[in-house]
Amino acid sequence: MTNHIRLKKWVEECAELTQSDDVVWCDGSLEEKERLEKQAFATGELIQLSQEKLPGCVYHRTAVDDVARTEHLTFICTSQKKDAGPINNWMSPEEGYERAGAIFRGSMRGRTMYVIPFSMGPIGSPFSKFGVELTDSIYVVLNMRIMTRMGKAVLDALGTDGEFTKALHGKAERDISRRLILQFPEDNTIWSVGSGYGGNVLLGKKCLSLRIASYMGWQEGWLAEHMLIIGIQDPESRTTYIAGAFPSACGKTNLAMLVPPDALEKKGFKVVTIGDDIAWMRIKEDGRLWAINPEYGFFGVAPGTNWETNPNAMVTTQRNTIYTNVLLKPDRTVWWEDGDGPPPAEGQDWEGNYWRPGVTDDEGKIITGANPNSRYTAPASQCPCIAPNWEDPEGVPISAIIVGGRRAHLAPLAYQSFDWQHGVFVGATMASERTAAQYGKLGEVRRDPMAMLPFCGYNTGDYFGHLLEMGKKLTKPPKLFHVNWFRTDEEGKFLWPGFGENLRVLDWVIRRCRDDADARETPIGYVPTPDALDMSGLDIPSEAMEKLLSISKEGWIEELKGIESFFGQFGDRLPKEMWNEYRALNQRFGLSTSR
Ligand code: O2Y
Ligand code: MN
Repeated sequence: MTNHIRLKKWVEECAELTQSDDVVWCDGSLEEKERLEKQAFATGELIQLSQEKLPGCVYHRTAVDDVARTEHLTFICTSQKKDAGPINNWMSPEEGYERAGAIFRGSMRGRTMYVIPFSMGPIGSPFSKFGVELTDSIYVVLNMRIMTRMGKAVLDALGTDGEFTKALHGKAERDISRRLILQFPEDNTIWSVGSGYGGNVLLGKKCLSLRIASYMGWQEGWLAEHMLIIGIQDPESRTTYIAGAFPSACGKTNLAMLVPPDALEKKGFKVVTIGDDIAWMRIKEDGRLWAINPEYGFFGVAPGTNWETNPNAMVTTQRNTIYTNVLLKPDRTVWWEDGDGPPPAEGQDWEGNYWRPGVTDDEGKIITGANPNSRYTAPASQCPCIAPNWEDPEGVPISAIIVGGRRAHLAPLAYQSFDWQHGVFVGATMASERTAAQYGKLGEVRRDPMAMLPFCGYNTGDYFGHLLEMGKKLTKPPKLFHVNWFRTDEEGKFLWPGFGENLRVLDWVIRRCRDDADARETPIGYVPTPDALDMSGLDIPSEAMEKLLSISKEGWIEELKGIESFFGQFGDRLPKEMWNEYRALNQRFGLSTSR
């Protein structure tokens, strides 16, 4: 299969550690996919869905306590604790290898270990990185086949000595008390054991493309960001590319596949998708920031996805899709809450139990058919709005970066930072309020710098410094904006309709990049004047627009306190520029500060 000595030796070492019965090198072929599916159907690991209604689609359930990324079991293993920073869980590499090694030891007895060579980014692109994932899960192999470019072409590209991330995954007993997700950035290595789900096991995604890649980017002078990438075609047929960082559960996939409202579509607007989750960005000779989507598919949340909220995702997932933890209907199709049409009369829920609408548990709580974090894994190439150039190895030039979380009262609908350094401060201090569906106190502010809170593979203070350094090297930097689709009125009702209507804000953003849209200067940045947004075909009362664009001094005084304690934890690893921006914001509100 390969003459890559280091790779072969590492595979042998892992087979020895895990005592796998045999080792299968994946070639990425269709024949291999069908063979693995057949094996998984036979054991019940996968269920084949109706091939008439959902051709090429399969169904999978995970263990009930293995349905989401487990942040408290995720560690950055650097030699020095301070290099992982105050936000990450830290473990020494010695302890990490020892503790996970003890769980891996002998865990693949009676199982096959699959070798998945994969590329994040198009093979041959200057942006791309190779990885090899070893796993005892067919489900993981089939997901990686959708989410990455994988198989023989990658082995060929690796040649006899190419660099690759060593990514070892084992299900072990799938026991949460014996689960660890470890990143060793100094060794370019990932070890994940004891889980069978999503971000914990598809090691090309969060583990490599964000945690390991952010560290590589810091060392090598580029950026790995938790950002969608879209292209907006305007009535003059220009395409402007925007990257956007949003915390989980803020509608990133919907924004990435936005359908323009009728009035804007008639004017000639169109949105194309490059990626919905991760952006790798480099500075090119032209002084601009260029980005690729390193992924090959979408691993999207099913509940809430429907023909109204995201028709493009619905079309994408009609074939060749893996559904995880959704409701299985008697006709071997699938359903989820806030999905396509009314609930079926009955089905099997995500735990495999008989389900009908309204069924309750012992405490009288309604049981959902689909797990709230149930997912579809679907090829990006099937997305109707995928950009024709989404696989361009050179990437696309980014004109604007938008960031934003859920803020019920604080942040206006949109504002532009004064410059790159101020934009880094805006991104560094971004936050989201918890929704009822999330763990923690309702409305509690969770600061999520650049939406990288669970994904930065090194000290976040150094990360802010790296962003500042990148800005100094960019002669044509993207403009930086903050957006907030989630502002509410006194009754808690959203003031902004969101979804496709968000294009009105993106249109203002791209016009600001061309100095072609009005804004008023405020202490927090440039806020659109009410008539700067194209509101054709959308009727929002002027009082609501005023609220959406207003800034409450009291609210920002509270926010500044939160920012001060957030920054305080980084000690001397926080760049002085961040404190300068903190002081400047205080001053613009007429406040003095001891910092
Ligand atoms: O819970 C998981 O394992 C998936 S989390 C996820 C999946 C796709 C895109 N983004 C995320 C995220 O948490 O940001
Ligand atoms: Mn994400």
